Amino acid sequence: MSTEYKVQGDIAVITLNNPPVNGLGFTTRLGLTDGLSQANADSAVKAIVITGAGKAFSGGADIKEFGSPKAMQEPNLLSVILAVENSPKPVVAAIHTVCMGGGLELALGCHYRIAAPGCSVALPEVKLGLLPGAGGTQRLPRALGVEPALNMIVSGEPVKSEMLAMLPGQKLFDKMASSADSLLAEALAYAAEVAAVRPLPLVRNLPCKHPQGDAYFQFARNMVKGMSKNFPAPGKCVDAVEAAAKQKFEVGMATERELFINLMWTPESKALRHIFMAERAASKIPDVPADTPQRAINSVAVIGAGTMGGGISMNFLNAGVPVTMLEMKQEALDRGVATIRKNYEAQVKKGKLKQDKYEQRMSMLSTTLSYDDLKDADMVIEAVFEEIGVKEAVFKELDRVMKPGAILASNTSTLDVDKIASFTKRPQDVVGLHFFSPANVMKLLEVVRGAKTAKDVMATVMTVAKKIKKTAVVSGVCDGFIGNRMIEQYGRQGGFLLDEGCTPEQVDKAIEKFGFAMGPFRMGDLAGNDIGWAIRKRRYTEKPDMKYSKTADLLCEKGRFGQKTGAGWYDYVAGKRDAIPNAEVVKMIEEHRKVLGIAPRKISDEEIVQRLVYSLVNEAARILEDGIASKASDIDMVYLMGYGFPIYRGGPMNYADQVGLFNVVQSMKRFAQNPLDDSKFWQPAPLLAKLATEGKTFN
Ligand code: T1G
Repeated sequence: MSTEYKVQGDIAVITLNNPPVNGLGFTTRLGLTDGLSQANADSAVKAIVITGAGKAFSGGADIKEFGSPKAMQEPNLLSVILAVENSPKPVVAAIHTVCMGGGLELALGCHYRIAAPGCSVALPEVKLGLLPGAGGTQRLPRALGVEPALNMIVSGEPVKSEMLAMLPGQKLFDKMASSADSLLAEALAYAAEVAAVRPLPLVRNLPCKHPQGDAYFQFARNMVKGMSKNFPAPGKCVDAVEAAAKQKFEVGMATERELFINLMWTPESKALRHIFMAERAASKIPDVPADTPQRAINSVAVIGAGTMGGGISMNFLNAGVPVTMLEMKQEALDRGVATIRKNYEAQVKKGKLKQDKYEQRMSMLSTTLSYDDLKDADMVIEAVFEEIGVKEAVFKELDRVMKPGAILASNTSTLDVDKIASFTKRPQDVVGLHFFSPANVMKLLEVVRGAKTAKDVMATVMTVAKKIKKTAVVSGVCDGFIGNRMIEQYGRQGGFLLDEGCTPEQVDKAIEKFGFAMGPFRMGDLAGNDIGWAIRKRRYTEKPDMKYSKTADLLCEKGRFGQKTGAGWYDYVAGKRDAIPNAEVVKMIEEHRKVLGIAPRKISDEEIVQRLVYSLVNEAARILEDGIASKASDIDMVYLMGYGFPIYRGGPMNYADQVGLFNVVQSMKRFAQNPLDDSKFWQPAPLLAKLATEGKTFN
């Protein structure tokens, strides 16, 4: 059942009960209207209370219904709210914990609202590329005032109920309950109190004006334009609220409806809704049941106090988990602790971290030079030099000292986690936790599942990831896991484009116009071109038939490793990050073309973008076929959270779906004709070819 109906005394109580957050799906909406009819038909009932079971009043429209006919199936949310407003008996909303989106819109349709303190109240639709589509843009300004309502609608951020109740002149809450526990009792009493009051108050009848009218909305539009590049929804939110302040209620409702429906079909909203579901789907591992028992992780050890070790340690300190950091030499430990301290002090200076919180976190950090001090830690994460011999020594020591049941994790970004596990007598406790630098900032965490990694270890690390606010994606064991395996193909295409006629700047500008924060060459200069150089040198022996442009090697042979050497593909002025094109580099590329006998050609931005993005898609399809990733949406999360893929395009797989896989394959066939490119690579992955032929999508 997704609603319950019960009469208590002479008050009918309709309880939303659609776990996990009482999403207003079709059956819940039907239960609401049935309950209203039942209450109004029962002469013993004098008033009605609507509330929510479990951990929410309501999290809004059921996102799982989006894009399906069910979302609009009558009674749709507009009809439900109309039925509430038209109820001849008063309807009181008793809200607690979470009251968001359609949930708040439902409450706004009620005649009265009583709230428990601590309830998160929001209209977060803008975060899904939408705007409130069931009267929120018309009723909230009437209940709260135009400015506070517009701020809530454009930001989508939750505000605590007690804060809103303090707004002067607000009509959102008629009463605040003393607590969530006493909410229902107080709501019943309040309903009895207002049962006979007529006329029934309606939010839609409240006045809605802004003293500065046009000037205010123009100001709001300018503010919103600055913060919402590539996203149409925030600007439309201003339009809808302006309609509330200038049009009659019904006309404003029609304006809202039109704006909402249009936004629903925008690629940006589809991308944001895809990301919302993908982020939550990533934490589900197909063969690891949600109720798999987990190991308690109350203390962590980190091996290595360098950039990665320090950043990893901060994640756990931030989550209140004590950390013991181990290094080989005291000065390395001191340097590591000093860096952590510096990072926190910078946050304190910016007002992002309170002094007492900073001191509390530092108090949970201890250091040691002896492995024996790690024996009681529940989990250890190794972040030492990326060389298999070093990993072997570390894991043999960890196997010797760590208590039974401790999780042994490696932060390796390229090495074989199964091989690392084989250095221990407990491969079932070994897992890869690939953090992205800077580890205390980047949200992505690739959880690399070894062949023998136990299921409870997987379940445990996924929970730990959520606790340290990381978006964890499970990867199988292969060279580069998911993201780095894909970016290698992306980088290869970048090199071929230079050989064929592009400058680094042209390639970067084209893909940055597509939406990446940085193109491949600015990214190389930031990360260090020597990292890719080392990988290519390995490839030249491991995979001699894999084709690479030699341009990047020529650059590295000149010591142009990027920002860290003040020069890479571009030049850099000390202390600045601006990438200044360098004529010598362009000349080096031109000369290299002559050596290869390549006559440069003009390459369009479209071809640049397609070759870079579709190289990700084709490699990703192979990653899915190899079972390295379990679902396409996981790959989108990797690329959105770790590699700067533009959010409003929803990730490489979502983008390919929106272009149409048939069209993607057609482009690949064209690229395969180019003798200077890698025609073998451009054979569409079988999975991609199959989906394209069948007219299907990845997601
Ligand atoms: N519908 C369906 N399921 C939802 C949901 C929703 N609105 N919100 C969350 N879930 C699921 C989520 O997928 C996950 O499922 C579980 O609940 C816990 O979520 C007309 C059209 C409510 C603050 O945008 O902000 O109303 O993974 O991990 O951290 O104007 O979820 O367990 O299977 O996030 O405690 C507007 C979005 C919809 C709210 C709870 N509402 N949700 O946070 O748990 S559009 C939203 C949230 C709308 C109308 C329009 C958060 C939360 P599973 P969680 P949490």
